[in-house]
Amino acid sequence: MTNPLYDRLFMPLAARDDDFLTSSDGSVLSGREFMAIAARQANALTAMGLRPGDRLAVQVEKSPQALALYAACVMAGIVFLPLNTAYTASELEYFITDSEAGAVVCSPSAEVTVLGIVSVPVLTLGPAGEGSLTDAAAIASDTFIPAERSGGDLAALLYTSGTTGRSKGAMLSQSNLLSNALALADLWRFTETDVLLHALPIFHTHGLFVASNVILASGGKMIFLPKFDIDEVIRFLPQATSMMGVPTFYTRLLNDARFDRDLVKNMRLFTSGSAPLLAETHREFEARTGHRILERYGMTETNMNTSNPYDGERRAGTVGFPLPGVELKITDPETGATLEDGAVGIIEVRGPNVFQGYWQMPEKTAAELRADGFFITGDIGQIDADGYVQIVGRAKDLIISGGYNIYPKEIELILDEQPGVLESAVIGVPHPDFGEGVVAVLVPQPGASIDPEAIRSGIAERIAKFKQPKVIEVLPELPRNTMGKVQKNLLRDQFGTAFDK
Ligand code: MLC
Ligand code: AMP
Repeated sequence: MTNPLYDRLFMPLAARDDDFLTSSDGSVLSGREFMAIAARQANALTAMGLRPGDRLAVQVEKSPQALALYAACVMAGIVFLPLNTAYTASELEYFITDSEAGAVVCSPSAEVTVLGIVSVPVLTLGPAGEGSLTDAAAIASDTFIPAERSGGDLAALLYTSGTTGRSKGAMLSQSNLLSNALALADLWRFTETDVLLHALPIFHTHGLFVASNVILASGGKMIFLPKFDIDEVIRFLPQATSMMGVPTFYTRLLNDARFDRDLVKNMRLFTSGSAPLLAETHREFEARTGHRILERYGMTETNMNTSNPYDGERRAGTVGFPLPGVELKITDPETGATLEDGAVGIIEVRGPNVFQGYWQMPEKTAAELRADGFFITGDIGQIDADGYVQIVGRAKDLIISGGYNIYPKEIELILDEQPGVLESAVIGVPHPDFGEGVVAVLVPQPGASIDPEAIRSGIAERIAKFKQPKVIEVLPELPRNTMGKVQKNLLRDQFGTAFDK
């Protein structure tokens, strides 16, 4: 029997009696205890009728049991479908329906709502590990014979929004995840002596795969915090050797006087990604701590593509070099032809990390994943004379706020339905905490007036809080070019200081 992801990442864990996961309340789980939870969950899920290849939609608070559920799915061959806890019921309904999930695990507090929108079995898992999943697992065996899987079989389905407003499920195979975990653990020199301070959410690539899989691959430990809480991060930093974060983590730390050299004297590595790290933050961080943040670049569809070097210069404002085994080229946005180094164009990547396509969307897959295996990222970049990749913009209309992707089209479609709104344009402008913040510019229908508060309550149930505009502006009309296209650059100029302190 083989199950490559289980065999390499989780089987060794099941034999570990040392402290694997430390929670913020000081409780500790050994690898053996953690995998016993996963095995019980896998038995509970299969007893419900879930089979290899079935999707399990999971929207739960971060906890050791929630991470164990990922391990349980890998063991049972179930495709893990994690969902942002901020998603509203209407967002959830789309993901569960589109993925044809065989079951859902949600927070106990969301159970009634979820039961109202789905017809598949619903289990619960709360932040302290409580709920009907744990009840079912408690009476199940703590051994589970892993399902037979091959590297090409799907391990996870992660939804990413799209420029058309409709989210797409990125199909990630066991080999996609495993190849990336092994490459990163090696490149970033992770070993069993590492203790990772884990403060990222575990429903996206960064916290789930980059952080957790790298620790699993290297035999290290984690301090597993429910979220990024500055006091908790500062409390645990002295016990850690490494941390992975979005740029907001680092700007928040730099804004705190307690964050100094002494606090991080046991640290060997800070990595950043999911959003651009300002060169200024990079320099300020080094001046304060003596550490140069290692910036890397990835996507839901590809896991990690590039990384600054562990040894050698970690160059501020760049995302480093393609990972071993990953090919990266810069292409002409119109023709797709490869451009020479130094030219600015679309970043395309190919390698064992690149996903299997979008779930049941062959046309979208064909539009973004070339027949020769190159994935068109939609990021605009260039390769400098020393081979460092620099991201200089995005060809896709996308806002990244605090590391979360927000597609303006999705918000605009909902704003346009609001009473009194003729049309809308959603833009991202500099935000001191989140990097970019969402601003909505609305045009009223003739004779109508717009009440921003009514708009806010009209969209509250429809889209996650982090996607909702933090500022709403009203204009008599939107600036357009001669082709009729909204000139968002002009709006960004006009409202660019919306979040200035
Ligand atoms: C929270 N809010 C946000 C937000 N996070 N708004 C915009 N953008 C965000 N990222 C909202 C809250 O709902 C709240 O609204 C208000 O902003 C302030 O919240 P907060 O308490 O300050 O936020 P906090 O809970 O501390 O969260 C901020 C954060 C978190 C940065 C810690 O967003 C986070 O953990 N981000 C990481 C995202 C991530 O993991 N991305 C990886 C994607 S994978 P109100 O109005 O109620 O006050 C990927 C691939 C790759 O991109 O390369 O890695
Ligand atoms: P997601 O779809 O959530 O996986 O987000 C992927 C996108 O995040 C990429 O296409 C980039 O636009 C962006 N991204 C990830 N890492 C970086 C980085 N280090 N610098 C700039 N943008 C990044």
